Amino acid sequence: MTVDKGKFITVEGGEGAGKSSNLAFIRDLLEQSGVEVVFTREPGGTALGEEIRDLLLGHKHTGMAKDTELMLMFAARAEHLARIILPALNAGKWVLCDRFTDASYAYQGGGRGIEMARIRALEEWVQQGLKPDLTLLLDLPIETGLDRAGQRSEPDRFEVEQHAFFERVRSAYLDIARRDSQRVRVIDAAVPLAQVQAQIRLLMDRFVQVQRHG
Ligand code: Z5A
Repeated sequence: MTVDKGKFITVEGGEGAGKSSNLAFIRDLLEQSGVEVVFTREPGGTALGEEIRDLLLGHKHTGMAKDTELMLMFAARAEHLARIILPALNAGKWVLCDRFTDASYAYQGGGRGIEMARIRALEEWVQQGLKPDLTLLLDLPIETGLDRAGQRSEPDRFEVEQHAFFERVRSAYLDIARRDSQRVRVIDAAVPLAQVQAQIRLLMDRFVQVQRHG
């Protein structure tokens, strides 16, 4: 098979949704289809972006203003696009990214309450029309996700937020999926991992087929 043009795939979800558990699975599926995949994440993905990630997730700047948080997310994203994402796509590679701009709408827009129009302005500036070709949204009830996430190590600056924050994040994500249902596919992530991966396999197989045969 020859895929001439790189595709951009992102994976999103709330706390404990299982992104880490499923990203390697998605990468394997793509590689088995003969696709060259660049695997990356946000915030981060570059040396500078990873430093910004430390500022954003660490507890050193606990009272960070929400606009600062939003702009740091987009600063890391600008670097990520320039150095990793766009060069890979232009070289015909596929990019699989752990979170992208939908997370800014969900966390900074839904969670922190920043006006969506302001996020859109940054999106247009930084991305100049680039959007993911496919986004998998791993969705599950907040309690289930927090229970799963609670079994891990020390919580980061987002993970210490209250329940209502995560409800707003979830609802913002589902809103995006409703408005952009062609791009954003919702996966029921509350079921056992094998069932989550069966849903993902179905979607990915279909997506790859469409890229091959139109
Ligand atoms: N953020 C933002 O605010 N704005 C932005 O624009 C961007 C990001 C890009 C870092 O994200 C933070 O940045 C994030 C949003 C914010 N906030 N937080 N928190 P991150 O993606 O690096 O961190 P994370 O959301 O905490 O993801 P994670 O740590 O990688 O969790 P996860 O991938 O969703 O879950 P997991 O580690 O795969 O699974 C959690 C546990 O559940 C684990 O023990 C698994 O074995 C288990 N698990 C997974 N799936 C299942 C099923 N199906 N059944 C049972 N158990 C399961």
